[in-house]
Amino acid sequence: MKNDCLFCAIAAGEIPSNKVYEDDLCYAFYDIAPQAPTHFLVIPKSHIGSVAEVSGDNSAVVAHIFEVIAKVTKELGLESYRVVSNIGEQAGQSVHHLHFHVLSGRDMTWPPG
Ligand code: IU
Repeated sequence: MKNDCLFCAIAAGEIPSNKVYEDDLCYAFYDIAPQAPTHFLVIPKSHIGSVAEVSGDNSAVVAHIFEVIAKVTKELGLESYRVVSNIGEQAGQSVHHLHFHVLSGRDMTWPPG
């Protein structure tokens, strides 16, 4: 856990959130500013700053997160959804703890804005 990391604190239960799913490796919770009828985030419990910090040493948790996304979206009955991770300021990353947005429930455009 990294000091002063909001998502580390959410994953540890120190800051309340609207939980979707949790296991030993990851935590999922509804976004406080939803951009779609369903919008939740899936994060590793261990601190990784973004996709840019994924390597052979920590990539197993990323594979696990995608398994969790497949499982949780099925449980929620979501047949079509978008998974997004923003890396760096220009791409819109505002929280520097790896997170995958899962958005569903409305028509989406491509390319994203
Ligand atoms: P971004 O891709 O780093 O910008 O995504 C961060 C997301 O975290 C963004 O959608 C916020 O609404 C969301 N969020 C949250 O759910 N709870 C919080 O306490 C904070 C941000 I700060």
